[in-house]
Amino acid sequence: MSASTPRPGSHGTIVTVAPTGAEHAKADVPNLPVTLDELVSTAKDCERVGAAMIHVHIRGEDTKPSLDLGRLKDTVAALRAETNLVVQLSSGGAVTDPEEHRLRVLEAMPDSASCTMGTVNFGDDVFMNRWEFVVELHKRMRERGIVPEYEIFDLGQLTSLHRLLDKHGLPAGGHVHVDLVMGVPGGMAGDTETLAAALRLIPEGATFSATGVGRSSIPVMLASLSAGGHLRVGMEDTISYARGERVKDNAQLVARASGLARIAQRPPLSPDEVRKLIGVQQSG
Ligand code: KMH
Ligand code: ZN
Repeated sequence: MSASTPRPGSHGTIVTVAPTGAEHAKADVPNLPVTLDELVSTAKDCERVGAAMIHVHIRGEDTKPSLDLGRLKDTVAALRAETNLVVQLSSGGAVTDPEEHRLRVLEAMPDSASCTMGTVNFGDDVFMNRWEFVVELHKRMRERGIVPEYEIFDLGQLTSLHRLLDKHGLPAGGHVHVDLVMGVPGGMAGDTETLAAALRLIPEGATFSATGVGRSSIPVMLASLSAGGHLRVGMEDTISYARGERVKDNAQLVARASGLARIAQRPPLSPDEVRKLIGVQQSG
């Protein structure tokens, strides 16, 4: 597919919010949503201003990252009860999470889950994603009807995605959706040139979103919109809104992304439009 061929869904924009992540400490970022009430309230605010999907990392009582299955199930249920958002759980967790806990996330039966396509240096840490583990995630998601979002931290991981699809077939729903996570120290740069280089490696007919970590947030957003891509924003990826200005809340980031999507004449897609586009079964 050439960069100028319209991708599916490019009349509108999927706006995904990643409100929490596993990296920021509540003590350093007091407005980070960490309790279930805070998460649901953030989710509702973000849906109101254009988000259609939520990428969820949860925290424990101690505000630290958690993959507790009971809490994950409660989170999926609460987000479904209180919003119409497509609920995507992170299977990436924190860099310290063991593989079996990351696989167990799928037992919470979200609509979608992330599936990172390879190992990458992650700041001073290593985000480990062995090939056999990636294949296991892909297979288990397909068995459960959970739609993967293939998370790409470096360009070679797109080559691995082709290998995965060639060897193990299409995911649940039959559609491929990719998220470029750009600007992580250790991963690909968050700039237009790198996003353009990714375009020819993204499988034909796939949708892709992009997020730029830290100060690459805005350049990546603009580059993705111009290339027919979709957007992920949120405090998982950036806690500064502008130079010297902290993010007020996740809805502020979503509102800016939705505004840019409208300016690009690709307004935010509704959650139901996104379900149809990426092959998520209607819940309930
Ligand atoms: N927290 C990072 C180590 C994902 O959600 O799948 C991994 C991450 C990717 O955020
Ligand atoms: Zn994540």
